[in-house]
Amino acid sequence: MNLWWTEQQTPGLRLGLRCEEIIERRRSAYQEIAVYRTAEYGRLLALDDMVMTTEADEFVYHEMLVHPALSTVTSARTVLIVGGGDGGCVREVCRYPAVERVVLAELDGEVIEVCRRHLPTIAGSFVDPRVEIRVGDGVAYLADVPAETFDVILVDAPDPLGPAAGLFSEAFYADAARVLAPGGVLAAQTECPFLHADLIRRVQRVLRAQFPVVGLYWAVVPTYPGAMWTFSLATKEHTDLTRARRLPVGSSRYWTQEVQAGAFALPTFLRGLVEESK
Ligand code: SPD
Repeated sequence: MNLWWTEQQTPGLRLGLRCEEIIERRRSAYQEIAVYRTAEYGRLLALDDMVMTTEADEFVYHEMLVHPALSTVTSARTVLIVGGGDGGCVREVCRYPAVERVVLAELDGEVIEVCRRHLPTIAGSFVDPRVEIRVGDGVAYLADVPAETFDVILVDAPDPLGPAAGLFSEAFYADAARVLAPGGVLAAQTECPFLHADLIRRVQRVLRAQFPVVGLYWAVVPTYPGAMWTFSLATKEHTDLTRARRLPVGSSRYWTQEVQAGAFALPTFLRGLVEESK
């Protein structure tokens, strides 16, 4: 098969991947969901023709969204993941034996089904008895959660378009701050600084209005637009975000305590973005 799958990442930027098989392509109530087998990156999940994850580079993104937050809270028991229907964040959170409850609030239940069927290395932890799946709008779910319910909130949002735009809003982060327990930590994916500098500035500013400690860190995710990817971390307590605890069980492929410390070392232009957000 000589099919080239492309993502129009911005009006002036495309990602092209040679695709060896269309494993599944269907339309849900919200979007087109597709899984392809690509020549370079293994299986790829696309929503509305945008890469959500691939077997080859997912570990960078999921480990870096989850472990800096989980390794900062002394003993997280309750974790909320907003978005993340592929299950990659669930898998990483389930590595922590102290975690008793993991709630996944995902808009589209068909994404979960498709990933369970075709991406078992990513979606394999949905069977963990600690995991509760809530299918529906994450913003609405959060608005109904009682105060101080979760020790950790992870925002595994798609790109800030359409229904996902609410996951980058001021109201959403205000609710997240209300729902986090004292000492709680929030981590959110905040896109690429080359393509979404305004979004990074805005989220950093909004978080700083709600949390006493806010940081920005980064990693490289080759299939995401611009490849250099940022994450924003916010906590209710004065904590050194660069000091991580060890992974309690198993091993990681990307994240280490040293990588976490290094990820907060910002190149000058990224430090500038953070400064401009103040
Ligand atoms: N452009 C890709 C941004 C996607 C971020 N979230 C992806 C979900 C992976 N669990």
